[in-house]
Amino acid sequence: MDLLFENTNTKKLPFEFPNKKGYSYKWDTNRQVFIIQIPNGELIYAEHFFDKKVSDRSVDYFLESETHDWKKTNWRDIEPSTVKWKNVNWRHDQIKMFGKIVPLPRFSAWYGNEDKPYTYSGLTLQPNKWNKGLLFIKEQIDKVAGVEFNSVLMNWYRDGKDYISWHTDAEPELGINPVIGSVNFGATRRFQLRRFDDNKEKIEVPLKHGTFLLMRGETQHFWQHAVPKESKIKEARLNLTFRIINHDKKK
Ligand SMILES: O=C(O)CCC(=O)C(=O)O
Repeated sequence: MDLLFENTNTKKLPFEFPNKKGYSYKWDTNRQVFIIQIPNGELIYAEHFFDKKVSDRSVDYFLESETHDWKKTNWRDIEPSTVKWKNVNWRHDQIKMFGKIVPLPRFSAWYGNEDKPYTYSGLTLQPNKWNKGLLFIKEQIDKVAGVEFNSVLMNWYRDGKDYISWHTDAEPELGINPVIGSVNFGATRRFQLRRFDDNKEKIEVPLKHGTFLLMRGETQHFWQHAVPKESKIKEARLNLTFRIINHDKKK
């Protein structure tokens, strides 16, 4: 084995990782995270960044409503705009695909600093004002990421039938090399990355209850990501992708 590419860590990544040129990782003891290098990209991964208590509380907080018990409601029959939410203004957006208007296969909500609207998939979202739960999480991940996130896109996958297709987070307002901090609660889902120039080059990262994953460097230029359908999964999952919106596109 070529010593250059051998992982010399004693602490092992808790998922399968290629042992070949361009791929390496190390455990950062101070921050208690893995720093992962992939060809033309960098990731940070912490499997249990938020403990079970904080993670359980987060799911309850973000899905709490005055009118519905989120655990007992069949969310496939209910539009979130008809619900009186306590903490998050969930919506079920529609997009145009192949000339047809279709609902997104997940619910979402956009939060952030007031002057930071965000455009994706042809939708321009005005931010809701930060709530206490999001600010608590943002404070922890700002520290480990060494940046100040100013916005977050929340995704609620009602069960394994909800998904997100292959895409990049490379909108101009995210800057040249976007830093995306992903926080995960609820059901474990498969987060996949594949190279643009060779779709067979793939990595799969399990995102669990309390996992933190960060993408930075050139990742958004060379890699697409997706969370595929897993119809057998019955439990809900929440994903919070923190971003830095900068309308001065040169930065
Ligand atoms: O749910 C996830 O882990 C991915 C979300 C995502 O890719 C996005 O919001 O752009």
